[in-house]
Amino acid sequence: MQINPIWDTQHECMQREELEQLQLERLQATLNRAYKNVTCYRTKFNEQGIVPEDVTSLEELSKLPFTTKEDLRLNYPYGMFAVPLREVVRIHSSSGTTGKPTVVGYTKNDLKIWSNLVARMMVSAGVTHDDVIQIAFGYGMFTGAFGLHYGSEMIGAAVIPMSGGNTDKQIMIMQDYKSSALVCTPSYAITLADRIEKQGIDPKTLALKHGLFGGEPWSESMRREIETRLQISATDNYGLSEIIGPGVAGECLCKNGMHIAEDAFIAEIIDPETCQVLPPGSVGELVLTTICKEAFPMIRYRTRDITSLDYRACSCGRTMARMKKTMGRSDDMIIIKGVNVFPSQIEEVLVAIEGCEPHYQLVIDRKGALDVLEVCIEVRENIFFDEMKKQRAFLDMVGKRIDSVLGVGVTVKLVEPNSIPRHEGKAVRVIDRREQR
Ligand code: DLL
Repeated sequence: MQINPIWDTQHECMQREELEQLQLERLQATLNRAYKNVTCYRTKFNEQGIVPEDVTSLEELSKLPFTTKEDLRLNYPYGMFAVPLREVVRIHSSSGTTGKPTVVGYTKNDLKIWSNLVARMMVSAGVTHDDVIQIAFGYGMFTGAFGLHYGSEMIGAAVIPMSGGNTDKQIMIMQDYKSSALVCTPSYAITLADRIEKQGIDPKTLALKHGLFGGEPWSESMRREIETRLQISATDNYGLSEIIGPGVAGECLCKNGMHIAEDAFIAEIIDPETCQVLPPGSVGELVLTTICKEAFPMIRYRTRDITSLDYRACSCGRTMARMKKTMGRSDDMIIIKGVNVFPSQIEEVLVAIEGCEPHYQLVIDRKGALDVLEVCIEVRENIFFDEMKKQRAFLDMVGKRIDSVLGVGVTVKLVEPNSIPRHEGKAVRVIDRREQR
């Protein structure tokens, strides 16, 4: 495997001891500023009888209270900002579906740090200044497009700010402008692959080499499918607007976990029920603390994303811990008949079955006192059976495979090709009808 040059060797390859010293210094500075300038933090610290000076080691971070999305909602829009608005040069907000969005701000220096972190993540995924990068995330309040845009410019690559949607035009631009890297959600990459196939275009005739996908969970099987269908190397990258946007973590070409930018964020894994910090390697909820940001410091932010951290050395030379692909969000977790189910587990099963498309939707309903989960899957045209017997056998096989992974029975329904709505941004995988009752 070809290992790419490292963008920032000084930080990305730091020895752990040196890194922890840097983290502690940056943490103390952040705590002081947050305590002084943000009422929410001051009140929470005071309630627990803590002052920033009490944190004299990284272990003592666990004494501090958590910050949640609810805190951001209560302080909507600018209550969590640690600088006056005149020092803020950019505002984004998160993609919440209900209630008020959460608003985040950046100073000039925050934007510089953000671009640098994204550049670092992109270089680790194989991007160079020779690339032509087609950004198919929607430009707007979502941090995805602007984050990757400024990161690409910092590398010196050519950016095509295509924005989301308009799939036919995306393909035309891709062909004509010779885009060599594609940036979007993994589900939109599948939509593009579908359309490319439908138009009879051979992906080998495109200049595409890299796909940098993030913003939503996706499985290893989906990676294999995208890589084969688009003839590219696909890497995963992770972030959230509350923390900075994209650039929090990203895969290198070893594709074995996403390196977290630990010189800018401290990562902890907690048990989402007891809130206790778990030992290295455990699966739990990721909690992040920003240690470089001026406008919007986040202290022990509960991401709700379920993952684990790997501190072992990576063969790429980077020393930063790697987070596993997330299993999904603790608040996306569906509880069916008492069993915890993540949509990603079902996706792994579906993508591995010949004839199933990675377009699926999970519909949860209640029949009497019982929860029922219906898995609606699109199948390829050629697999729409005219014989009932064959169809029943197929449904049976899919149902059994899902059952053996989840340990809970589901109903499988085949739907026509293209009948599940496509989204330009993040896919909507779960419809919970129980809430509407
Ligand atoms: O999705 C930021 C981003 C944009 C990351 C583009 C990467 C690429 P939000 O809209 O605030 O920010 O959503 C954050 O999306 O807590 C995760 O649940 C989910 N998420 C983001 N990236 C990944 C990923 C952006 N690679 C929320 N894998 C997070 C799994 C992801 N989930």
